Amino acid sequence: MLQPRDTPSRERRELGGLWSFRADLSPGRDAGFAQRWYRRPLRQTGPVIDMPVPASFNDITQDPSLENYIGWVWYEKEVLLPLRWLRGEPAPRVVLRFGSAHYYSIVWVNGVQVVEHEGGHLPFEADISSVVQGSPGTLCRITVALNNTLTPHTLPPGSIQYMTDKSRYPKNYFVQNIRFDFFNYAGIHRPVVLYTTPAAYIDDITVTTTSSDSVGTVQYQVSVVGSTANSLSLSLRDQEGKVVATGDGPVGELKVLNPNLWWPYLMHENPGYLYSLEVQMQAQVGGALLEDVYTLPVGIRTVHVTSTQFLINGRPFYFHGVNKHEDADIRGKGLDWPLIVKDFNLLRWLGANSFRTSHYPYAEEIMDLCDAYGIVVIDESPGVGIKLPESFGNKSLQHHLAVMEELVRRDKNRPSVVMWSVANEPASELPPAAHYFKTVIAHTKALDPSRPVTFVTDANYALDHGAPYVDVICVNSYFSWYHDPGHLEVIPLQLTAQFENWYKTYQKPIIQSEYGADSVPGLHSDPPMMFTEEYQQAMLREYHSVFDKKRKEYVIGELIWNFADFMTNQGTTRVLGNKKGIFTRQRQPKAAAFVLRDRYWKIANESSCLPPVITSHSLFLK
Ligand code: BDP
Repeated sequence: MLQPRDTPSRERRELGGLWSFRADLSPGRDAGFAQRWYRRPLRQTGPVIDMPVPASFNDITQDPSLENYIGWVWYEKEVLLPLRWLRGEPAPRVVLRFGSAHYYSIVWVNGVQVVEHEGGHLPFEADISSVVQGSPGTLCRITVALNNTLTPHTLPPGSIQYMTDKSRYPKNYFVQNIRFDFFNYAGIHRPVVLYTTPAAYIDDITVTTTSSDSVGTVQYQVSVVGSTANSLSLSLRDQEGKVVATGDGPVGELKVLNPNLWWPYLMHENPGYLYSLEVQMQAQVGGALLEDVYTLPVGIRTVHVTSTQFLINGRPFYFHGVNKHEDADIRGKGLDWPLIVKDFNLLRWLGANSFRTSHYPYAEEIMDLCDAYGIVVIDESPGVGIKLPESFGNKSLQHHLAVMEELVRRDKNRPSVVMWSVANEPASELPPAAHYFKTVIAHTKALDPSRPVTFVTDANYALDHGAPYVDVICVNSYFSWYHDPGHLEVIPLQLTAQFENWYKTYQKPIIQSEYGADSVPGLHSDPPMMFTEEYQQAMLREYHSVFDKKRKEYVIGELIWNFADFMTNQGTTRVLGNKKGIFTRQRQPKAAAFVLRDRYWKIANESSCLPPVITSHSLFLK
């Protein structure tokens, strides 16, 4: 499924703004029936209110029952379609696409069900041509039923617990238990788009790239739907618009002499170099000549893993970056351009060259900017909180495989994506984790042989049943926080042992994929105490001194937990959410941000690939 783009043969309209919204907020509503996505929603209930799209619905109103709502909600919008979409000669194909909607969606157009989709972080679409072209007018009514209930077999998993003690809870009372640490925001989170293609069209493109001896190679595969008698021609243009290679047919190779390689930010003075691959299709369908054009950004780069290094274009790459969340005031997980651009500016200010999409795939709009700015991505699936034994069974496994297919299909062509992460902190010490991760990782490698695969562990190195199958060990630890709270002095010993144990066992390179401490901005103490800005700084420095020793050996990266404070469920250890951000939720720096900034720029300037002195001012505005 290609990302909708404006091309000469396609039109695209975003259906943002306000949608009508309903949720059944009545106390004591039938939890047993209406809440489960695997049963059908019966009817639209509740008052109609305005709901912005994209946005999470939770924080939009003043109603706490909508904030914590679990069950079916309804979105509806009417749009007028241009006549040429309906009665064109020949009529185009009309597609309705959702960037993401959390968690389970059923979509109708003019009352006809057109698509059903499970999963909250990946796109889905439906060809609605026959519905809209068969309808009498140009009005198109889009209705979406959405359910955010999680089960032990969803990704992420969760479970509904019914509180049946009538002396303590009202009738039908239930809660949703989750084993991940972020708020389960729900709604239509990413853009809804209507777009057209010709009736015969370019359905998918796969590119992989290699380079050697001043020649870059782009291997491509193009699939066309709607015609078997078609011709394809391809041209690759550089950033000046000059054609540097051409090809034809559905499979082939383009050779580029002296290519501008795609380099990560801070590894080269011109990071994120993208060529444009223009694919043109011509097909004869029913006497008409149909033409389709699609343009794909392509970065030429290679990725290799050795027992001690992560190589991009043959050079050692050190991940100095962050973990993020899609999370902000009011809009929750809804896509928000000002926030996205601000975050990229902060990443570059910080001197961060990478992030992990903890703990689910991020919006395509974010991934586009990673490709363009050279920000390296570890692309993580929503496999977070896989803790219950039943979440390792065949039903969960099959769904996880399907999610990996959707994720690889969406992001396979992105140069910024250098590794897949199939999960975060599963209960990988449980014996069924061996078969589970062996299967998920093998499947991901079969889908994409060009990238390494990992999952992020917090299990003991000697007990982890999934680690034998990963290419890179990604380990999370919270020494002096969740373990030995307040004892910064234990970090050097414990962190050194952590690295040595993992390396001795697996001889694979290691990324510290999380480490961190909460700090409440404005809280101070010297000597440092937990939750103050000074403690967060001191914890960072202790970790960094060990990283500096081990990165000379086999440690290939450090990703702070977290880039910014983010919302979680309420609980006794969360003060308005998780406060391990080095920026506040409003994106203001805490003291720790300056420690990290000094460090990341120092590491960047150590690299021989850079001009002698690079400052944040000269680079972060590209
Ligand atoms: C880690 C989890 C992350 C949490 C973090 C924390 O991977 O999702 O937010 O702990 O507790 O174990 O801050």
